[in-house]
Amino acid sequence: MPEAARAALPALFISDLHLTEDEPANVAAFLAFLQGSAREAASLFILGDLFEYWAGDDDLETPFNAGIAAAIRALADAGTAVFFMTGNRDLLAGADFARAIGATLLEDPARVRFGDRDDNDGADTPMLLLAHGDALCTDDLAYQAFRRQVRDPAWQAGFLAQPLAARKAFIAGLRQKSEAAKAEKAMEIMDVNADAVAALLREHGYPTLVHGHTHRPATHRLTVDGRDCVRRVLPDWRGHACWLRWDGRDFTPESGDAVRI
Ligand SMILES: [Mn+2]
Repeated sequence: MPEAARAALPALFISDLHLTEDEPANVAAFLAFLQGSAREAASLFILGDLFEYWAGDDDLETPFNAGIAAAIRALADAGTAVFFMTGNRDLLAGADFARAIGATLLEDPARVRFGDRDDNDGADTPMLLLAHGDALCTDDLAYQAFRRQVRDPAWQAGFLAQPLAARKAFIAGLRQKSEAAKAEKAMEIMDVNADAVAALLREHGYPTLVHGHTHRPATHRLTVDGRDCVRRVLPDWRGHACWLRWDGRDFTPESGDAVRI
């Protein structure tokens, strides 16, 4: 896999904001973050589920979505490089959305090297493997079947060919079902599968992995094939307004204390 991007330090990582018009305090905390802490970072990585749902890039016309996009764009214009990866909720956010927010669109997973290009050939600059995290939840067979379907380009083309209102209605139905399905499932089935994590780390040379999705923030130290590895799980944003800061060596959890959610 080619390296997706090179980014400058310090970098901030957020995911699982699940932004929706129905939760204005959550949105306000994000806007405060964009105008505050994020401005002091060289890079911001949004690792999926920025939105509670995304019906297609033509939904940028909705004033709420347009406002969020403009706020991220303002951060990018102010000099923080923005990187965006889709999650399961906003899987359909594409090139037009990335352009609207001034971001580089990342594949899932993405390898990113940190540091200045001029330093050297990049061989010894720190590297991270970034993912949303849902692909690692392989114990949830029903979800993985659904994931394969909605990531199929033919399925996506067919879906996006429908009118926006029809797509939104479909997603609303799906969200109701998803809440019901989640409640029925054992908590442990919603977490990542250890073998899936090991396979991913092996495939990419045992890098430090950063992902979200599970809403179980933690630092996991594990051994894969005799190699010491680290898996950092991002906090979800809702009710916390938390992010991770990375200086090339250490991760520091930070939060928007000034904003009460
Ligand atoms: Mn997710």
